[in-house]
Amino acid sequence: MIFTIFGYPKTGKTTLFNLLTGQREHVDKFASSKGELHKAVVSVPDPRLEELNKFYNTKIKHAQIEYLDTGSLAFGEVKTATFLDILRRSDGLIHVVRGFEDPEIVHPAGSIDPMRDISSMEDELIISDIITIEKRLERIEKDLKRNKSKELESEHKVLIKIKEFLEQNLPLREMDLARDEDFMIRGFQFLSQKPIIHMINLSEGDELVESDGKNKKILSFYGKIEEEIMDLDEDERKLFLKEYGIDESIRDRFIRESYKLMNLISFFTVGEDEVRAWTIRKGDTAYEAAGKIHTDLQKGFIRAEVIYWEDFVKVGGFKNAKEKALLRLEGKDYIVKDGDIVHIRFNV
Ligand SMILES: Nc1nc2c(ncn2[C@@H]2O[C@H](COP(=O)(O)OP(=O)(O)OP(=O)(O)O)[C@@H](O)[C@H]2O)c(=O)[nH]1
Ligand SMILES: [Mg+2]
Repeated sequence: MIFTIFGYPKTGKTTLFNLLTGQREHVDKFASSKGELHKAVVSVPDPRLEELNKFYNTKIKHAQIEYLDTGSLAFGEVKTATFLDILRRSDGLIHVVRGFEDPEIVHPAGSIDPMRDISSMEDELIISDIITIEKRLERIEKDLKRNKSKELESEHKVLIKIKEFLEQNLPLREMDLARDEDFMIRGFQFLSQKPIIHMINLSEGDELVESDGKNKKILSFYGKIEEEIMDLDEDERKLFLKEYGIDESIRDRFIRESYKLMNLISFFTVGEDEVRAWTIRKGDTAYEAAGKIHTDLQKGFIRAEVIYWEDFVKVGGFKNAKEKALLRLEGKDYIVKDGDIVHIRFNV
């Protein structure tokens, strides 16, 4: 799972990157970062893993999220090739928005207005998708002049439909696509189709805001405050945040909200060598879960043995569950639930 942090200059992107990852990348009031990329992998905390590991005393492997911090991006620059490429390879986008006042840090638009900046970045994503489509359409039309092709014709039709949607200034996230249409355009990695979290970086004293849209979320955080307490130990940090009316650090809150937004769930594999969490999408089948673990497990899939993690703990581990016939045998199409322990039986 890759999340990319991007946004206009001096909004607090690197500050947020540090908060989410525990890194200490340099943040600066004046010098602008020249697009150097920061990258870090973070384990997704999950107390269920510790519970499960009581039966094994082995190593725990958490699910992981990779965060990228793209560096500065001026207004209208979303279209540059390197940025596009990084954004396209992301599973989700984190757009950092300036909400804090600081007379020393000039906002390019001259005033602080998070909703304006959110909508202007949304426009840029939409425009970049339109440009991608126009280029492709041009190519297709050229080819169609030379050769008739059913496939190209239907691609042309879908792209025109999508372009018309975008031209109403709507992101593709909000478009209801048929399965085959969605499949056809997947390769383009359209930016306005990606789940996005707009993170408003507020001043101390501002009220937290939050709202939901389709595959879109607006969250807010106090970058400066959370940065100042990064070095305190966990209990102190909690106390400190409480004084500001914050129950949860932005790091924990972000992971929770992003899982919700992207419909992600976890399943577990357990064994003597490791107790491990895996991330899949809600609605994924046992067959897809097997593929997540290893392609061999997917290719040779016979059955999945499944037990809900709480039942596993209650009954006292795998062996007991087996004896009491609490392990369910499920086929390829079984929809994996959050918290399932899954053991794939397969042919080699
Ligand atoms: N007052 C205030 N300053 C902040 C806040 N968040 C970040 N800053 C300051 O804003 C400056 C820029 O922060 P960064 O995190 O480097 O911002 P950035 O978006 O990564 O900047 P570039 O990569 O150069 O575009 C630093 O001096 C930060 O200390 C905040 O919530 N309040
Ligand atoms: Mg930066």
